[in-house]
Amino acid sequence: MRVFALTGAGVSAESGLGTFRDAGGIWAQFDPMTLATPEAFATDPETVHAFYNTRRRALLAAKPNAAHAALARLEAGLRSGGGVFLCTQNIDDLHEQAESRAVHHMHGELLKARCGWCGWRTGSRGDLSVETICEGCRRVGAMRPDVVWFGEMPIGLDRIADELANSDIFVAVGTSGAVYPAAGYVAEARALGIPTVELNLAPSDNAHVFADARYGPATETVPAFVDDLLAR
Ligand code: BV8
Repeated sequence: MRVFALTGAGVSAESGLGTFRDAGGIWAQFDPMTLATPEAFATDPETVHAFYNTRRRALLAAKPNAAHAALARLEAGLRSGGGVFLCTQNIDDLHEQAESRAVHHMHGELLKARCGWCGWRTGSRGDLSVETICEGCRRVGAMRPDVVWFGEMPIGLDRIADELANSDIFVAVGTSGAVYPAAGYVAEARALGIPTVELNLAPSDNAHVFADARYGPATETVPAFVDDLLAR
């Protein structure tokens, strides 16, 4: 059985990392259009760096939860037959910390940095600033978090389309269905006749598109769902 798992901020919520659209969520405090866009970075890089430095420090203190662990267990359980394509919208590394191996970060990774001038990529566990020097081109001021901002092209769209078309089940975990193209994947799966299920705290913006749903905290719904899948 090949599982396409799409995860969002809700899968990391119980690890203490903020979601975007819940009450008190990140975007409730900050306007994404003023922080998570190339224009924002060009206009006010210090504020954007401070926003991501704060989130990076929180991530370094966070641990994966039972939902991350269950998805890693599913991948291990299906390794001999099919497998899991774990497509995450999250920029944290909690799926990797939980020992998921095939993780695709379609919106990039907070623990990596990229030079806006030369494209140099490097690991980044410390703060970034406008003073950070690019080790590739030696320029200062162009190093940025290696994440996909609004208006930028998500990573690996062809790979995602291929994995979706070859999956036997599509499961979305902890995502509001508010951001495209990720939010459109459930409709594509349904059009392909692939069973779809949403595991979420509450119905998402595109809950009506899913054939099945289980509501509750991810640390409860995901382990139970994985048990059911592995029992098949
Ligand atoms: C693109 C990385 C062109 C950085 C992010 C129509 C109108 C206007 C604009 C658009 C449009 N269609 C497309 C666009 C453009 C835009 C977009 O979708 N805008 C939205 C606002 C409408 N999209 C883009 O710009 C994308 N690029 O379109 O390029 C293109 C595309 C395709 C083909 C060719 C060209 C790029 C989008 C990426 C932006 N970067 N993040 C960063 O992290 O700072 S987006 C950010 O929000 C996250 O990464 C995440 O991907 C996204 C969605 O958030 P969620 O993960 O869903 O989190 P959220 O808080 O919203 O929801 C949490 C859910 O969890 C809730 O449902 C909650 O109930 C649940 N939950 C909470 N606690 C728990 C829980 N569930 C279980 N257990 C719990 N304990």
